[in-house]
Amino acid sequence: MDYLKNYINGTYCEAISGAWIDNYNPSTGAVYAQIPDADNKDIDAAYKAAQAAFPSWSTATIETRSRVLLKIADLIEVNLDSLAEAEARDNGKPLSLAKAVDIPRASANFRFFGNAITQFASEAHESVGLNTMNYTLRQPIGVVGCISPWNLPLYLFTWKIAPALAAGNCVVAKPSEVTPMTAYLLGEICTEAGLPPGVLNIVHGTGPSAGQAIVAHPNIKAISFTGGTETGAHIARTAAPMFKKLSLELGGKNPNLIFADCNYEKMLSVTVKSSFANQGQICLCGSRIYVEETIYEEFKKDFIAKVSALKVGNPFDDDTNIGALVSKPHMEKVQSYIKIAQEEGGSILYGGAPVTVAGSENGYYLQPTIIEIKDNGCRVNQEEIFGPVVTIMPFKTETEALELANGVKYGLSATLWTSNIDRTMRLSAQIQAGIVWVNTWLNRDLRTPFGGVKQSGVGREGGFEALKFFTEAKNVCISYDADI
Ligand code: TXE
Repeated sequence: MDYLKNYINGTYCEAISGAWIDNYNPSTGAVYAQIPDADNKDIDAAYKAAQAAFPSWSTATIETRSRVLLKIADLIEVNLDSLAEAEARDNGKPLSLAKAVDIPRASANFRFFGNAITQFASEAHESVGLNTMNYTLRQPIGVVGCISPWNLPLYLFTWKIAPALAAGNCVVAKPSEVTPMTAYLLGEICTEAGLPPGVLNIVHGTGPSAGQAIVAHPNIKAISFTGGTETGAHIARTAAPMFKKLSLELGGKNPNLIFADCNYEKMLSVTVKSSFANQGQICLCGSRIYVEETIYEEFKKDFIAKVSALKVGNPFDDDTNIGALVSKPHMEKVQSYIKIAQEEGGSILYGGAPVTVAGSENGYYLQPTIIEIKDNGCRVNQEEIFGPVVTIMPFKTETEALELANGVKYGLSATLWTSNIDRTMRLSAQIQAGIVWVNTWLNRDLRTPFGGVKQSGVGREGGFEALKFFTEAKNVCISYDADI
């Protein structure tokens, strides 16, 4: 049994209360580790360490901060295999995916922001004729809170921490209690990279206890959160009266609009990925598939054929395409939606059932599931399922496709498959989403803004947007005497 610890002031420690939480391996259903059940006392200890470290970290040279971040990036790469194994065990995702995507991206996050901070600049505005010069001073905020979810554990944890640290803040961070392992391992890497004690504090525990304590802490001045929309709303309610800066990356129910004039083969193979990568547990997955009527039947047949070839299996098997869902409650939630779909009159075209994997009979495995729907407003098409479940439906015209795409409360991303440039331009402008991918999916350049509209969140991260979020802009206005 592994016993994970909080990483506070550069050292590992248990929760002050001495309480622990079980940590499950979703591919076997067995408890394999214990994590500290931190509460507001631990958060306050983490805050105090961060506050003490702030004067020196916030005034360290850009080169110093950059060097430490780049070193962390290097060490994540050096430890790629062991981190990927830890991620696969903790989350249930295929090891091959953790190796190819999650851990390389965690390293890339540190490398990107370690470099970006050396290029981050602020504006100057000369009030011509008034002998006045303004410049914008971008200062670190102080101690900030980063709270991340379980679907892309180290990937999203570092996506928040790296820009916060690069900008000169000190951080109190909490990974999801469902997938704490790689965040725990990151502490050691940070120490080895020479990150000064207290600059980053990693605390483990539940959302209502440790997470809430971060959000409610009066001196933690900004919160970057990725997770469910309901949790985001709760966080906003807590933080708003204290006027904290908030960046909320929440749920999605992303449309895939497939037009007959697209590159069919490319569309087909990318759509399989955008539907089921990471067991469908990515906020950017294209969970609503709309297909132009003229190719609908052909698409249905080919899509089912490709999806039925995916192998659901143990995350550690090389040929596994779909691993285990992250937890028992989550598996139950996803299954409940499959039942709802049937009650609502949806047709299960493929999947819908749990899978028993030999040697891992108690793991949380589910078939990739395709549901044909008739009504855009049905619950399975409106609510975030966040599992290996997609809906499909035909459309006749571009206008109808746009209406269907925008007919949900979410607005994170959308994917458009067409070779018509006019249509691309029209729809990209009118689709209500923070990201529109055209003839591609999950194609991320870290310099671009990332975030959603409607109930998918507020604020943008990525590139200089993240560095702006993690700094306060101060206008310095200088009147000078023009006469010598
Ligand atoms: O997420 P939560 P859950 C969606 C997805 C999923 C649903 C619920 O639909 O089924 O959300 O998942 C911390 N104050 N997404 O319940 O609760 C929590 O400890 C402060 C979409 O697992 O939002 C964890 O670290 N923090 C999504 C983090 O919030 C709190 C990714 C996310 O957990 C808190 C995950 C509180 N009061 C789920 N309550 C995405 N956008 O990628 C919880 N937390």
